[in-house]
Amino acid sequence: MTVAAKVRARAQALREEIARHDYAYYVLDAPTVPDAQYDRLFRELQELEARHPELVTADSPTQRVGGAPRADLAEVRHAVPMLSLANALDEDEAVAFDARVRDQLQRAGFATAQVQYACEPKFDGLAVSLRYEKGDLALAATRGDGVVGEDVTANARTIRAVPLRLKADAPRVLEVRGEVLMFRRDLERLNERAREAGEKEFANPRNAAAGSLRQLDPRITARRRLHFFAYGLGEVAGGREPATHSATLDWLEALGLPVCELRRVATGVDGLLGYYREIGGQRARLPYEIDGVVYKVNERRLQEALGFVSRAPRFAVAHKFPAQEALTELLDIDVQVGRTGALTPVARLAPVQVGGVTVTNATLHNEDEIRRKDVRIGDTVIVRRAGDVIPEVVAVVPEKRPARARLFQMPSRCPVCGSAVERPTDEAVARCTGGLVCAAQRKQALLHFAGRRALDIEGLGEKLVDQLVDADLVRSPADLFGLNLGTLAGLERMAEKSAANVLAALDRSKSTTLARFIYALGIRHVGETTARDLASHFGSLDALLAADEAQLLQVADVGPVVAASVAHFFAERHNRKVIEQLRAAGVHWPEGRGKAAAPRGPLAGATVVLTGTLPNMTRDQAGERIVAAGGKVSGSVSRKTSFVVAGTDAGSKLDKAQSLGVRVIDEDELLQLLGEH
Ligand code: 5U1
Repeated sequence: MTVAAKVRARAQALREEIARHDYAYYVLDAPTVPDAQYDRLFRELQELEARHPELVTADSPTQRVGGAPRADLAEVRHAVPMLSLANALDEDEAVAFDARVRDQLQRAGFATAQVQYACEPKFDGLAVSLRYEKGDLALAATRGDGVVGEDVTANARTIRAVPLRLKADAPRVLEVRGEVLMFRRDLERLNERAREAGEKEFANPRNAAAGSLRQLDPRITARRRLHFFAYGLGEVAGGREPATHSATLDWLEALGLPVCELRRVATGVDGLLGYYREIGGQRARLPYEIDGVVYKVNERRLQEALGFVSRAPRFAVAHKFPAQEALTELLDIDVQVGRTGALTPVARLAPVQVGGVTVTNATLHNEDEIRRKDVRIGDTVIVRRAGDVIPEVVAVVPEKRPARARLFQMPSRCPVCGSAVERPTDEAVARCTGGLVCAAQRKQALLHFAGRRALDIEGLGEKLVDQLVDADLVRSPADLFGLNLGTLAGLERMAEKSAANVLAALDRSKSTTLARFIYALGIRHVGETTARDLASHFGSLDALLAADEAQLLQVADVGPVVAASVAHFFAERHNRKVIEQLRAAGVHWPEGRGKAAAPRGPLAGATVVLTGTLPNMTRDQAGERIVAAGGKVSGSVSRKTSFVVAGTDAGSKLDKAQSLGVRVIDEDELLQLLGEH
């Protein structure tokens, strides 16, 4: 073989191997290689293609990184309209749907004692159509109005769950309909980064999916972790559609598309309601948000006999879970000051039940959002709660606006410290310029410092921090270590025993890790992952303090914004002084570079999944002990999982472990493995 042929063959082999790993991860939910090995393969392919640009193919995984931004998203007309779904809002409406289907089928001449339905979850994301031509992804479009959508091809190509090429035997044209969504953990990470950067958070996974896909800059989409589930077809040419919806979903899966594994075929109305209750019971444990389930008559010939009303098929319905929205009165708008000084308008609401929880506050995000939604004090508003995220004001009910309703004005001075408020022209967020002079920022910085993922100072919660700052007993994190029993016990509602507990917690917190310490400092743009990367790259705090921006840029995943923020933080004399005071107070950690690279301990090399509630420790605590023992904690079960630790109410991860034959242990056995029993 010539050298050129060898290089070509290697590039092809790499592309195929990476595509196999993507498929295992995103479609089968069963990763086949560690991230580091995947990254190595990816980098090798990138380097090969950089040296031999003629070898780059459209379906190469390197082409998922996203091209240059565009001025707008072009309109596209769907070859087959994207339909919407009628809703069933309660069980009676679901029963009525089945009765209607049977009645219409009977009148069309089909014998129908019991109808078979294909059932699946209704995902809380963004509907898209993926058009494959000769097996290659040719076009991705949002639903738009169902007839005309937006061309988001460049963005969809960056989503690893979306195959760029279908497996063998794809028809000449295949339009796949489905939902782009963001998993809860990915939304949490995205929002954590936004919080650290003082940027706007996404209120729910649907907004996050839409905001990430409907982007002019595909490089932004590429950085967001999006998923995709296929649930139907548009145009199909040059191939035969299966005779049932369930077989269609199996076919799509065989072609390499992710299809939800919670799909089932149910018989008759009892089957439908059984499925609804089963999925409702699993809802809170799913890694993504769903807002109901979808029932579709399974047989295609029966679907065709039933036809459509306006833009919704008669053969399908979305059976929604009870609304997580409610109407209430907006009593006032307060402004909260965050750790980075960001001012967030917060709606004070007349108490209202939303999905079983009493809501009295909801975020209004920022000034622009208030203007866009035209929210006024005194309005009746729709409040939504989605999963664990903060409740938000979705919209106002204009017909209910009273004459006394008044506009909100962002203050020009910080409501806490009186410093000037600034809002750079290109930013949505207004900020207090007071820095640590501002008591609100100081309180938030202290709470962050003491947080569970930072120095983990038990008992140092909001109420205590409020008192300590308000009485001017604590100005910086270092002052915490100067507190004594007399001062603490002298505070309101603080018994001597609690004061002693706080002092003991402060003492315990002095023994920490470098990564936790860096994270605890609350440097803008430095979350837990970056703190860990910085700690393992530099190995010691002094090496980090001595690093300039160029050296910071050498750290994996640290870009110019983070490097500048870190350098700026450590250049501040005040920050250096606090660090020195903390060290002088006895805060310490083991130092040494790249500790993570060579795990040691009883669980070295083990990949462990935690699920359910453990009797004596939280999952975070268990995770930390596993990592300290050299193991790795993973969020999903695969054949590579060494074992699953299951507590009570363990959900789908336990099922998966059992179906894959992965060892399942309890907390007791974990402690034995950790050598702690
Ligand atoms: N799971 C699922 N979601 N969803 C949404 N299936 C499904 N089907 C849809 C829509 C709009 O429409 C088809 C029934 C045409």
